[in-house]
Amino acid sequence: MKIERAEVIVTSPNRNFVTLRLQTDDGLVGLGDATLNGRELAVVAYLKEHVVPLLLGTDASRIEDTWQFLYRGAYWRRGPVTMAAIAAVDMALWDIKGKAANMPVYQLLGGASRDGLMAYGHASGPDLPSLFDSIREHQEMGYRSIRVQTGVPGLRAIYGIAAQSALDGGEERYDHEPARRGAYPTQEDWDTRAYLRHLPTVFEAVRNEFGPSMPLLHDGHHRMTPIQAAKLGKALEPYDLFWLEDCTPAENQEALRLVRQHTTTPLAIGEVFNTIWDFQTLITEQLIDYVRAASTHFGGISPLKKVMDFAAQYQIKSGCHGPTDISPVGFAAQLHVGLAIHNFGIQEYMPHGARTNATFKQSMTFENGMLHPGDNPGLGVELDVDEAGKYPYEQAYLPFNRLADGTIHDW
Ligand code: EZ4
Ligand code: CO
Repeated sequence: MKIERAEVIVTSPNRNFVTLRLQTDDGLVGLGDATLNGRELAVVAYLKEHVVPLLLGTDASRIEDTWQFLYRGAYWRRGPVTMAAIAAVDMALWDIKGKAANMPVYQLLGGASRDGLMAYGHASGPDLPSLFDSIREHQEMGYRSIRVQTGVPGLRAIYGIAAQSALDGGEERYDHEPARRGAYPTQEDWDTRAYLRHLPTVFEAVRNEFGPSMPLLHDGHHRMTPIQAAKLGKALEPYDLFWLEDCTPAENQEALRLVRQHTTTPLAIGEVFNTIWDFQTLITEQLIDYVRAASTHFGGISPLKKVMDFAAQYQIKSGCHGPTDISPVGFAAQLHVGLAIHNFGIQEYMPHGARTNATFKQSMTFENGMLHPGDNPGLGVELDVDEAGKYPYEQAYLPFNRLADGTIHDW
């Protein structure tokens, strides 16, 4: 079972996706996701120039060995570009192995540990009435767990609020390509003190309207200092959050010690992490409750399974990053892991657009708030290459923000 063909396919049906398509000499096809939002073409070059030539003619059955060869053999370790490229190879080889075994990948990982995966969706609104409408719309779609993001009085536009993106000339769904097509990223606003004053009042209103039981989540997008994050976690305790995500910039793992000392609000971190080492202190000191790693940005299925097995020893669960800039291939990869591991927590799920779903045919299902990867052999995703060819790459960037005095701020 040798790798005979390797193609890197770039398509932009609703937003940009980079897909590695491997084919073996016995005709099996494997897909891997290498999408790195806003820096897509760097991964394309990494794959085309430095990975594809090394793969041709090698044994497609050797997943772990290929991973170690690409990681250790390059000498230059870690980093989002490298790890997205390695992720695509790893996923494609798992896809091929599943097809060779005639089994869905989750069976190869040990089989199902549950019937389905609880998903959460993104509700948002610039004010309370529109936020409540958005929560109800998500409930009608079947979601039972909801991420709540809200506008802050005095700030014109902040990331994660759909209606504000629309006002700004973007699309209604902020995540659906854009944040936004164009040659330069959009500038948004930030003021942490205004946010810290406002957010607890929003969660109080949401609990009053929707009751105590619905799991509610919130994403801080790395915007706070440790002491600010501690203050917010404490202020949100009465509203019983499922988690507070990315409360501080994730590079500094030690910062979470301070946050942890002050609040019992559960913490989730790691959507921008690339390797298990980024979680080492967080896991061994039990400074977080949920691992946010995405298969696509973490080197694939193999390392995602390893970090979750490591986290399990510390009662830390999964909460894989699942925005629309993870392609249906990368999303399926983490559904297979989530179904198989014992310490699954929750799965972020933002539905892809219609053109994306027509380009990537998926066996995945979403019913009554629960996801399942399906039982097709491999990952359960087929790429329609003709459809993909209709949508060439379009430059698009995530937004950035500045404080009132012009200083660039984390978002
Ligand atoms: O900013 O997917 O939890 N979800 C998020 C996302 C990320 C984007 C980055 O590409 O934080 O909206
Ligand atoms: Co996030």
